[in-house]
Amino acid sequence: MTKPWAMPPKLSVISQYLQHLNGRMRGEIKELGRLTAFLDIMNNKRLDTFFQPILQLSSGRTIGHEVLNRPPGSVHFPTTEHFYEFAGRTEQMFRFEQDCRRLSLSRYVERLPKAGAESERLVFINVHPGVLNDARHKSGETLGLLQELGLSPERIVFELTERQAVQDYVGFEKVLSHYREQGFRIAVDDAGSGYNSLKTLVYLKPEFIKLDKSLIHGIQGNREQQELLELVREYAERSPTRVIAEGIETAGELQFLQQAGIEFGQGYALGRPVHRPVHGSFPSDIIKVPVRGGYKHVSSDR
Ligand SMILES: [Ca+2]
Repeated sequence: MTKPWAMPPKLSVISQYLQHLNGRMRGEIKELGRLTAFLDIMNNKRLDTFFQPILQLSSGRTIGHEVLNRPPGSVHFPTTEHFYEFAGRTEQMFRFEQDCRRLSLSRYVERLPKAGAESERLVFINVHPGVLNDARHKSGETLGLLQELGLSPERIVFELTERQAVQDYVGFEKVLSHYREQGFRIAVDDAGSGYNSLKTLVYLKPEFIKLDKSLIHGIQGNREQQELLELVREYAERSPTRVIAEGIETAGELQFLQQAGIEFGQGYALGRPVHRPVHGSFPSDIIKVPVRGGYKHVSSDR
C-alpha cells in the first residue's frame, strides 16, 4: 500500500501564500470595478431621485419630503446600502455629498407640481456628518445654491446618518449651531437602531428624531417597541424635538402611532418614494382616527 503524498512543509507555506495573494488580487480587482462603476454613476449623474412624503399623523397633511437618491442596479452594488457604504469609504465622499445635495435640491424644485403653492413644505436631505464637519465644507455654498433655486434655508432639514462618524459631540454641536444660525434644521436619522442614538439625541438636540423602521415594524403587537416609543415621545414632549416614525407600512402600525400621539410619519402606507414631491395620504380604510384627547376627523379628500 502506498502512502498518500504529503506536501513538504516549505512548499505548503508557499502554496498557502500564493492562494492568499490570489485572493487579495481578486479582492483588489473587485474593488477597482466598484470604484469605476461608482465614478461613472457620480460623473454622469446616473442617480435616480425619489421623494417620499412625511405626514402629520393627526391630520394627514403632508409637511415635507425626504429626498432619496438611488443608484442604477448593477453587479457592483446589489443594494442601495452597498452603494452608500462604498461611497463612504472612498476619497470622493466629500465631492459626492456635494453633488448629491445639488442634485437633490435642484430636482426637488424642477419637479414640484406647482411652484409657489408648496412654499411651506420641508425638504429632508441625507447628509454624512463627516461632511458638515469637514474643513473644506463651506456652508455658504449650500446657501448660494438655495438662493439660486429660490428655497429658504428654513425649509431644509439635514438628516444625519452614520452616527459612528461623530466622536467629538461637543465640537460637532458647535458645527451644527453654525448651520442652525443660518436657518437649517437637523434630524437624527434611524434613531433606535444603534447604541449611539441616546447620546446623539442628548448632545445634538435635533429638531427632529426619525425613529428607525425596526422600532415601528409590527409595533402594535410588541410591548418592548411600545415602551421604547413611549420613552422617545416623553423626551420629545419635554424638549423642542419632534418625532417622525419611519417605515409605517400597515394601517395597524399607523393607528397605533396615532393613538400614541406620535406627531409625524413616513412609510409605504402613507406614500411610496416617487419621482415627484407629491402629497401622501392615509390608507383608504382610515378616515377617522382616535387620537389622544378624543376623536378627530380627518379628511380623505386629498
Ligand atoms: Ca434618511
